Amino acid sequence: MKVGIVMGSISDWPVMKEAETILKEFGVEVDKRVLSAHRTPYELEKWVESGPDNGITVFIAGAGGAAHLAGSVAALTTLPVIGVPVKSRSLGGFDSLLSMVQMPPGIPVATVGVDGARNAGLLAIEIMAISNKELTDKLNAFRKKQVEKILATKFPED
Ligand code: RP5
Repeated sequence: MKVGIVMGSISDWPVMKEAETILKEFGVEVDKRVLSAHRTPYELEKWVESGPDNGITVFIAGAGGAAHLAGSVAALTTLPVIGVPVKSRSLGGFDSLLSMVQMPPGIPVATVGVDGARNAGLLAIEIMAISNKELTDKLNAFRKKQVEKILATKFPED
């Protein structure tokens, strides 16, 4: 089981590495690429289509601006695709968000929040955990730790 992480530019990496970090924490293997829907469409197609043979079960696609990367990936596969709208220089990521979340019916992209790569990683883990008891156990332990952390919160004045 492997997650394919693709981003339109290396400038997306500071955001997208959050997905890799959480996936590695859960022991999930990652195949990461910089491939663009408009600059390298043929190479993108080749990589997505070879995904199942390379063990990929979920894709995460991050891009900014007219962010058609996630939709392009989803058009080429029936594996689940999670989109990460990356904050753009001109419109702050609102453009990226709408480009991803407003996919026309028929080709879904599960879009997380702007720069939400960590949640994209967690969602990929939840999808894979459906058929993987070890991952389910790890998710339960992860959630338990979050609960403990919140309940142990101290105010700075106390
Ligand atoms: C998109 O354009 C990329 O995903 C990136 O978020 C944005 C800007 O790309 P660069 O100009 O930094 O290469 O294709």
